[in-house]
Amino acid sequence: MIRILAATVLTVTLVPALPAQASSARKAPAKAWDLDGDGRRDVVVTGFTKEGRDAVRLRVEYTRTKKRTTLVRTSPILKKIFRNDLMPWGQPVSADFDRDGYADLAWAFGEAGGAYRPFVLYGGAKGLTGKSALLPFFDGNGTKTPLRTGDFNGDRRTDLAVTDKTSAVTFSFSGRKAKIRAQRFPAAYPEPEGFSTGDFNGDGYGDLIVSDDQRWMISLGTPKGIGPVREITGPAPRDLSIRHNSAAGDFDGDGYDDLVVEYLTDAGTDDPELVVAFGGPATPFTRVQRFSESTLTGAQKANWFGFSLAVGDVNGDGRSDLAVGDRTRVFVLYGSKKGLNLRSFQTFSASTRGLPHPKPLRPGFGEQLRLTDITGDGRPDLHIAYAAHRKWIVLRTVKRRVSPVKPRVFTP
Ligand SMILES: [Ca+2]
Ligand SMILES: [Ca+2]
Ligand SMILES: [Ca+2]
Ligand SMILES: [Ca+2]
Repeated sequence: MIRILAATVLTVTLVPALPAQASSARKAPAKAWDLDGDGRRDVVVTGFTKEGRDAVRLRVEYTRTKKRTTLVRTSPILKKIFRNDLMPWGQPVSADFDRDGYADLAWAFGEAGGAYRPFVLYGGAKGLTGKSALLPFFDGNGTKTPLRTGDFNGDRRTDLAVTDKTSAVTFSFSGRKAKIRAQRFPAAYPEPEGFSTGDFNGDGYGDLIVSDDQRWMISLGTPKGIGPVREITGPAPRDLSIRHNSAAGDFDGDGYDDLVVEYLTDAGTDDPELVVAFGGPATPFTRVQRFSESTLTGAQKANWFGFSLAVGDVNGDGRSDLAVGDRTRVFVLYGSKKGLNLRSFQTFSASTRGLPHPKPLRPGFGEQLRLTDITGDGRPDLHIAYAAHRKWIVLRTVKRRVSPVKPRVFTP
């Protein structure tokens, strides 16, 4: 039996972690990642300065001014947020949450036992301002699903979404206030592992997909925000179990977002598969596409295929393209009418001509990926984190392909 429980809704004024400054004049909302509101997305890279605890860094390079800001955990803003031994978890996401014309970052920090708490760092005319806000901790049982964004109530404003052990939670912002809407999972669930957002049924409202080891839950967006969470038949073939990774985009360009999920075979981590499940109006996810690294390359297997995923329309044909990392190389697969094109793709590794190839080469190339336009041509550029060598390598998109020529390299 599926119980439908009413949504929990509450509105809170975000608690500033630092005293508020005078608010700036009203501008149109900024694009995601455009922290200084000059119309160009800025480069945001994260990492550790050395092995161990102390020095988590968030570095921003502003595209137009080339000015760099580095926030280390010991800076007043982050110190306030990362109290004690709290460490940031995952990667930041960006949107102009308070709609003041400067994009903001949302990030989360983890606590012992796996809980997390999201926070917002606000942008301004000169980039990150130092203003920040902690988001209310919704439930003591936090989990480690990534932060996601979407427009779940169709008001054309970007909301933030998280999950905890019992609920899917969204934050809808109105200036520096946030309306929190939570929808309980229909049954006791172990920790959710997969979490993605997209408009899977194509009605203009963002939807959430949550998965644990075997089961799938969906919450469809409505004019009021996320609707009741219900179980669905997931895209999982029975012989596979989910690792943790998922992402969404419209890979076949039919107007319905599609889900890509990393699956392990029952045999273990050997040659994980990616399953693309296609969205649709009534019964999404009935059509799937499955492939592994060995499908792409022949005999070669890799244990970490799908460890990282990023989605963006690299070639500008209106279909989402997918970057997939296996911790030694990155594949760029292009969307097509039938789904991802598995015949014509690109690969990059530290041995690719033009890329930095430090010696000795350590694993972890592409542990984090992002597709965000930093050159201003409207095409996303491929950000590749290589944490073992403390680098983010940004490959530009040139002539509808990702180019290894003259990459930009950032050290967090
Ligand atoms: Ca803002
Ligand atoms: Ca929808
Ligand atoms: Ca689609
Ligand atoms: Ca494309």
